[in-house]
Amino acid sequence: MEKPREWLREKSIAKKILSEADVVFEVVDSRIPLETRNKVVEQLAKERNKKLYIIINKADLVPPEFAKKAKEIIQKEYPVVLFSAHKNRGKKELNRVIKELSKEKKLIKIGVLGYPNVGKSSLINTLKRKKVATTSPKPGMTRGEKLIKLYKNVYLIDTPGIITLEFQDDLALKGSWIPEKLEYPVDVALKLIEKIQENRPEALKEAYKVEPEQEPLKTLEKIGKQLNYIKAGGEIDLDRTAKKVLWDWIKGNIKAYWI
Ligand SMILES: Nc1nc2c(ncn2[C@@H]2O[C@H](COP(=O)(O)OP(=O)(O)OP(=O)(O)O)[C@@H](O)[C@H]2O)c(=O)[nH]1
Ligand SMILES: [Mg+2]
Repeated sequence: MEKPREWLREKSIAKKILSEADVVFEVVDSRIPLETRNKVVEQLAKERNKKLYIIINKADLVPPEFAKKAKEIIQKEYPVVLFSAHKNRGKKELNRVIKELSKEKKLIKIGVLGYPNVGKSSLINTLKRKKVATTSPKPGMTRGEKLIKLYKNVYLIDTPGIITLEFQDDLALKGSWIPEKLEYPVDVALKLIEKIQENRPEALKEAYKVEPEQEPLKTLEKIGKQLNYIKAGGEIDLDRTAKKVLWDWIKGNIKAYWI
């Protein structure tokens, strides 16, 4: 289990950024746009009266109708921009938002916050049109905060993912936790497979060329067999298969999504 001390550290980072920033861009993953909404970030922004925008990133991983539906739901609470750091989508719209915001004050600082791996650093690089922030499929890439000058009077703050008060298993399902650091990766992979089977079973077929079984465990076994992840005794290596599935989820190789 994650240590409470770590939770507190993350929360103090969030608090610090929320004090420094004039505006918050909360980045979420378009595949699981509601699950990746960070309650701590939203609560702190509310408490401090900071304007918050939700940026639905990785929009290239979901069909446009799904992205639109997610936008409509979230828009009831916060202004939303659909974005893809990889495909340069939504950049014009976000720049318009930034322009408007920058009229309000001489100098504005925008805190870019969210769970690990949602694409905070990638979004900053896309806006800046240059690789100024380090990115990686590995959740937890960005460590400290980093101030990036976007325009003369606009600064972006890149931040580490905020994971306050959550269990590793839940974080892994959000693609925000390194599978190797899980105690029971098989349990988490089974939960993920169950979710995928409920929402878009074809995604497993597309990714692994296997027909999902009703039982997630059977599906995981089939995937392991298909990948030829076999242990010395001839048994399927479920642990290795589970980690592979979780990595594929993190990397966007499994095209499933849900509200
Ligand atoms: N398909 C797709 N992948 C993306 C997009 N934006 C980011 N990624 C990928 O998501 C992974 C994480 O991106 P980062 O920008 O490092 O995410 P982050 O939120 O800064 O992550 P931490 O610093 O670990 O909290 C990388 O593998 C990126 O290439 C996007 O728009 N589409
Ligand atoms: Mg980062």
